[in-house]
Amino acid sequence: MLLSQDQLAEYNENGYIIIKNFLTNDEIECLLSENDEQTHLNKFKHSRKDTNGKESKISLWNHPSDNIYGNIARSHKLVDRVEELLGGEVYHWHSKMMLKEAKTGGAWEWHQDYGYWYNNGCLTADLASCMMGINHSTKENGCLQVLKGSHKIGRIDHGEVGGQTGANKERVQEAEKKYEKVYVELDPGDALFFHSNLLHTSAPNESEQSRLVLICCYNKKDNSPFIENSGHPKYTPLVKINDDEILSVIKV
Ligand SMILES: O=C(O)CCC(=O)C(=O)O
Repeated sequence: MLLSQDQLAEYNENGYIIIKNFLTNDEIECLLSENDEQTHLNKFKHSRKDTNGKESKISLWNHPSDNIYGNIARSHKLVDRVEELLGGEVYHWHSKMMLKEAKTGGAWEWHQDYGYWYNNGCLTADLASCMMGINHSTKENGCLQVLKGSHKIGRIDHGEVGGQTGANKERVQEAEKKYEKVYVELDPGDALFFHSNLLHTSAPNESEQSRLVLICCYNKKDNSPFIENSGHPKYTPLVKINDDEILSVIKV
């Protein structure tokens, strides 16, 4: 087991855990240096507008490749922990780089990931995500905010909010009265593992510093979508790699 009993209990109680220095400095450096056409850093094809029309940029892919992004997504240190949290075999659901540019990066409305993954045909909320800081994620540049313990609410109805899918506002207001709001500030390399029903949001980036995170998401093998062509992969075995192979992409 990579996670302690205390960490498992914390995840079950709060809906998330944070692991400091989860990625090494070399891994972060490699992610940042991979900025040619083959990588995801400069492929921010999607963007989502918040209610004020400000945009957050996303680069998203369903299957991990043999590059640094894929190697991290397939690494034992990441996948084994998610399997411990979800209690069984998982597969890659998607990974994404999320960029909030300095001054202009937009907000993410309150939502649960299972709020919309439900519509991809997953019967249960047995999915989890790992958000890794690539640069500093701070209150100023729009770090993630979570309602601690809110995963216990279960799935809330979601609908259109601006250009995004957001959780029912009345439910969020009630949840905000009951659950503590936590600003999840991350240093480069820190990782936040979180439950797919945890309510989360993030503010626009009004600072001079961009905010860049990598999020890898996993679904449990026995929760593969029951509908065809849902936009996310059905169960596809994940070939894990050893942690010391993550940097094997570096050409010498
Ligand atoms: O990047 C962010 O601040 C929010 C990301 C998010 O909420 C998500 O990917 O579900």
